[in-house]
Amino acid sequence: MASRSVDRSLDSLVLPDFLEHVRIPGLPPAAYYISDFITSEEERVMLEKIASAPKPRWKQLTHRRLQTWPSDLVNDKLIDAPLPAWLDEPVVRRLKSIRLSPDSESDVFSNSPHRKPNHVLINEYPPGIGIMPHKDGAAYHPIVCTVSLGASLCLDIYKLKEDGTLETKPEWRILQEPRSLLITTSALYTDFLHGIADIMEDVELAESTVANWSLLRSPSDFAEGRNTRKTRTSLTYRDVLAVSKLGGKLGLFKKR
Ligand SMILES: O=C(O)CCC(=O)C(=O)O
Repeated sequence: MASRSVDRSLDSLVLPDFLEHVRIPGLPPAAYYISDFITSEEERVMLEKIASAPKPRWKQLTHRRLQTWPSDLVNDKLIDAPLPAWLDEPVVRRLKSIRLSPDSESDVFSNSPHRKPNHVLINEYPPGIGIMPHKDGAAYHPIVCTVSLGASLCLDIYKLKEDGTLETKPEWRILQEPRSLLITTSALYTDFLHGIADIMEDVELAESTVANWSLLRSPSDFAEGRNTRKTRTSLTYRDVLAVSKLGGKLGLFKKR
């Protein structure tokens, strides 16, 4: 008798049948939130891989450090190279396995140039440290998939005023729990800025102030309206538009 292969890694996960089932309400098009996208064991392994990466992999900024896989962009171009296996599996397969809606055969990356992410940025945020409001820029197809590890924090979404300056307060907040996936696409990606406040505690958390409250795994964890920050690591998966097979010509692999 033919044996069926069963993906045991999915046992503790509740993946949606369609992304439209996990669309964050009340936001411009579009953001999606899956609270249990990876298992605790997968989270543990990923954090271990990140921690054991060779030291030169880390780029130390003033308050935060980051890793870039498979490499930094050069003039907005990526040198063609695969993602390491631990970043590819299970995240990319799982991303590709969720259809947008019952009317569509497409997944979120079906229309991106390489049909899947080819680049991952890993950011580590100690308590009290965030990232300034920014847009991700034109080097990428307008989709970012963020896997959160270790702890929760709020991503702030900002509007631009008519004169092009930033509103002082964020318009929306998205609370990202450990092991969750946040997908940001379309106008929300291109027309708005996102950032993370430099605070020790996210406050005033409630159904009325957190856009994805109804999609959280454990809203009861934030019943007091507070989230004390702990070290949180994010993996942002993107498809870089320009990929070069000509690393040699760019002089990147020349011996000096
Ligand atoms: O860590 C996050 O959730 C956001 C990261 C971010 O804004 C970026 O990589 O551009």
